[in-house]
Amino acid sequence: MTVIQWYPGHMNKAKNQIQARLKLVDIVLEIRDARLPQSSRNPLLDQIIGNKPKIIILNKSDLADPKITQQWQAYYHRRQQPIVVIDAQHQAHLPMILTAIQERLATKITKYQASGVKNYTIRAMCLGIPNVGKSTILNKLAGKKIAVTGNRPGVTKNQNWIHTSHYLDVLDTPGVLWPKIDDQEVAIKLALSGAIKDSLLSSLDLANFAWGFWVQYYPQILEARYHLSATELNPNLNLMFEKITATNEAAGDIDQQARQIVQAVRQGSWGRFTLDRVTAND
Ligand SMILES: Nc1nc2c(ncn2[C@@H]2O[C@H](COP(=O)(O)OP(=O)(O)OP(=O)(O)O)[C@@H](O)[C@H]2O)c(=O)[nH]1
Ligand SMILES: [Mg+2]
Repeated sequence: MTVIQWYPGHMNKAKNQIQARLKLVDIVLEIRDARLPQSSRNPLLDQIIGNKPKIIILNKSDLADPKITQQWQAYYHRRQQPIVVIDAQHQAHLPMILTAIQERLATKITKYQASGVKNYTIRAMCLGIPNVGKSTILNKLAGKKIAVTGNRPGVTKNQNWIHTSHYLDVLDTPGVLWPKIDDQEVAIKLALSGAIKDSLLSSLDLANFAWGFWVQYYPQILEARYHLSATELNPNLNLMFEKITATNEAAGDIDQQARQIVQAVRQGSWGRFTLDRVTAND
């Protein structure tokens, strides 16, 4: 088993900066990937933010399995944890974040209003692991492209205040992972979503996991894509390479085939999916 142990310098710096700026903000917006509501949760964040009010934003909902997203929403409602599900590319979803902030900080806002303060400013901090869409969300809230975004982990390197409206300033922060990802399955899920660099895991491990997962949860997608019958589907990818090569230019080159599978999953060619599941005991 590979234990991913790493802590690039800028992440360590980011963690210290979060701690330093926390006292300046009223609320934390924790952005997670809707395809991995649990695995994209940084266990360090709750320790760092303590009892600061927090809203979870499940972003990239356009890529996630809508049925499972609903189950996660119910899961967090049961725990009375405010949660908003959005697709940051969908402008109409953004007001849900503002409503959730107003609801969570209702007491504070009422106090401002009761004491006649008209021009109050709410300060929020946007936190989360890399590549979940933090900067994209803030650009959309601001209505212009202020922060740099990109489909790879580690795009934002420094904290930046973004003035999103007359009453809401949000601090954009670099994505932070925890120092040691010792759960191999979590590491694979993070890599498949694009939150950690490809070079940290082998494409074959990622493809094997994806194949087994799809056979269990989304078999019809594989049957259609690779022209297979239900009885031909085997959860062991190694036994399937030959069968899927007929439709694949990379026939014979297993590493190349594995890379193609990972790419197909990430591009959404294997459909919408959610890798974390709510279990019966949750
Ligand atoms: N499909 C989809 N893509 C999104 C969504 N939100 C962001 N993206 C894309 O995801 C990629 C990462 O977005 P960023 O905003 O740079 O992510 P970040 O969390 O700021 O990343 P770091 O700064 O590296 O921590 C970009 O290619 C965005 O266009 C979404 O809701 N749906
Ligand atoms: Mg960013």
